[in-house]
Amino acid sequence: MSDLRVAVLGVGVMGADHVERLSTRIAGVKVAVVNDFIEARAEEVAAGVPGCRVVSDPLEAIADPDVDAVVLATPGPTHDKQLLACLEHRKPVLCEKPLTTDVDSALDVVRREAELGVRLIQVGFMRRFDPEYAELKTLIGAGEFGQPLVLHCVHRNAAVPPSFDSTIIVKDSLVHEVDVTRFLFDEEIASVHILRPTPNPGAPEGIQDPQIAIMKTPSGKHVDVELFVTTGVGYEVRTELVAEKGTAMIGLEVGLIRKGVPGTWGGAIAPDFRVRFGTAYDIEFQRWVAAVRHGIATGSDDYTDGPTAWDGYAAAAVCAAGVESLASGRPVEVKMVERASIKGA
Ligand code: ISE
Repeated sequence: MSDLRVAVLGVGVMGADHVERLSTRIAGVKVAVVNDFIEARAEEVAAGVPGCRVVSDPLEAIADPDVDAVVLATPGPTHDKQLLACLEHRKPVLCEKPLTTDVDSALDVVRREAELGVRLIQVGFMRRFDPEYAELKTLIGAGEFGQPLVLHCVHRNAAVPPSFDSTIIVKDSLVHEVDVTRFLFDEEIASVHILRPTPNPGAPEGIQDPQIAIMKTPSGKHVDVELFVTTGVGYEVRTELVAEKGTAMIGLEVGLIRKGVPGTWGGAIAPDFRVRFGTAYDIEFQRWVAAVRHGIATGSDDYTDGPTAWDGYAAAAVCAAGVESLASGRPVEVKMVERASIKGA
């Protein structure tokens, strides 16, 4: 079977990391085309990958007959148009979150894909492929702990780009716990309430950081998340499950512990998500490549963990409620259409 020929659109920090992953660690695939709105950046990345060429127009890259599948790591506001082009040309696409930047366009993408009758979109919620999250999911599924009741989560970044504002913390950071909650509890999220503690004096002026998000599911499960993206320390993502018959925690990062002079002990903290979730990204990409090569639709019964366009829409709906709550200081109900109202979603 020949290698899958992939176009990677957007080769900034994440896209370049994916190009490196696809061309060095993932089997059965080659990066045939790269594209970036900074052409020189695309040239630079392509130069490091044998046989890879630059296509300057993202829509042409998608339509290119020598491209079998697409990875979107472009800025969120461009996803909408690019996803619809992937659907038009029937190209499987792994789209970094967000699916799109607003709820209506996300729903439109869900509907357009459903009309085709084939699942072509996978959203890049990589935590589903992290071995620790997968283990937690298995633990819940096995029933040994009885009913899951509560999740306590911590999501800390050492620093974020200068473009970050308070709402981006919801849409870019909290969105991961939104997906994790839906993944682990197998339920939608009914409401979100964002609390605003005293801001970190070290955070850029005007940014509400930290934030505490409280989410509830329709069955009454509770999720709290501390979001703190300017700690200056390192990347920390922890999740603790509280269930009827036990508790379980992941993300402690207890790797090597060193004891040394003068009377110190400790280990290392991952600097960012590329390190902490490197294995998850590798598993995510290897499974996606294998599924596409074998004609298995992402989101089908043979490929249950792949986050679908619906998952991207649900995340957008929860984050929109989160942004509203951030402004009002009140709990906000999540508004979503019924999944059953869209045949094939
Ligand atoms: C970033 O976009 C990510 O996806 C990271 O996983 C998250 O921790 C970070 O806060 C986001 O900015």
